[in-house]
Amino acid sequence: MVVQLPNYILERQQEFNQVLEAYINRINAPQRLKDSMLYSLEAGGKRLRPILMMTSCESYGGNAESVLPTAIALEFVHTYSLIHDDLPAMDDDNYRRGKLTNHKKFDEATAILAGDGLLTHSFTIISTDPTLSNEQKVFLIQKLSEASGPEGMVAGQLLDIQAEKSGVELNELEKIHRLKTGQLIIFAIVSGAYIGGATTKQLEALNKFAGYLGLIFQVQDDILDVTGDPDLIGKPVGSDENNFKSTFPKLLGLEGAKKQKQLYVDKAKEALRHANIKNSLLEEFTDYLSDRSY
Ligand code: GRG
Repeated sequence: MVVQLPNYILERQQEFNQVLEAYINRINAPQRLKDSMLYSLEAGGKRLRPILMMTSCESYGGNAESVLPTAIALEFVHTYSLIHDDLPAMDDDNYRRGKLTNHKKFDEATAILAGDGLLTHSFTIISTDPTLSNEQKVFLIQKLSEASGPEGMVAGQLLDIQAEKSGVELNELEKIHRLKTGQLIIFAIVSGAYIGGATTKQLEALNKFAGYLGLIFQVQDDILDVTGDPDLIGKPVGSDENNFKSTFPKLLGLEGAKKQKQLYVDKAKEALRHANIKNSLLEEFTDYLSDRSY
């Protein structure tokens, strides 16, 4: 099947955005809390994780619509992580996606609570999805809590904060990003395929594939930070003396980071071959994420 990926992505984005607001409106919470949650949910995210979940489900003959509640739960967790990541105690950012960060638009207490609300409500959404069996609900809640919790994204965030002070080698940097960025991407792909009817063996192959996809996404994010920042163009990589954060270009140089990304692309595609998928969507996605410019 030949698919025009950009069009496919746009359609899936629209499908997702149409149902998102209804999920917020349904929450019985103080208006300010709902406003704060909605502000960050609708602040222009790419919806990469929900789209990957839909794609993965469709790759096994499932219906993309069937993953929408779980995809919304995942976007809630992703959005919570960004709100908390921007707080003064973490990255202390004033802007995200060109808009004021949540704590700047509202206040710190509201931003913390909006993040808490998004995280916890994600489990309400999955556990009350009438289209899932109890067995499916337990599987999905277990995987999502593992991916986002102290053995997943939260661990990656802590290791990343520590690494800012000490610097790290390549294997440690990979570990940080496998946890911090990779786990939610793995959840997106594995749970989409699970709902779509994939076998345990196929899910294992996809787990490996998605781990590499997360690394591809992160290396490209780091590369775009260098090539997209006018203040850094022409300067040696790593020359912004106020930023000790470890990145792939700082560790390997820009060309080295590009080579490393290609290595991950090759490994991702190799893992994908064992997932027995009849269409080429996830393979196309791999190249798309590797070459993305935003
Ligand atoms: C606070 C527990 C906790 C975790 C935060 C994911 C994360 C962990 C922090 C984000 C820091 C960051 C900018 C990482 C780079 C890669 C990344 C996850 C970017 C944001 O994801 P996109 O590009 O975001 O999918 P959009 O804006 O499109 O939703």
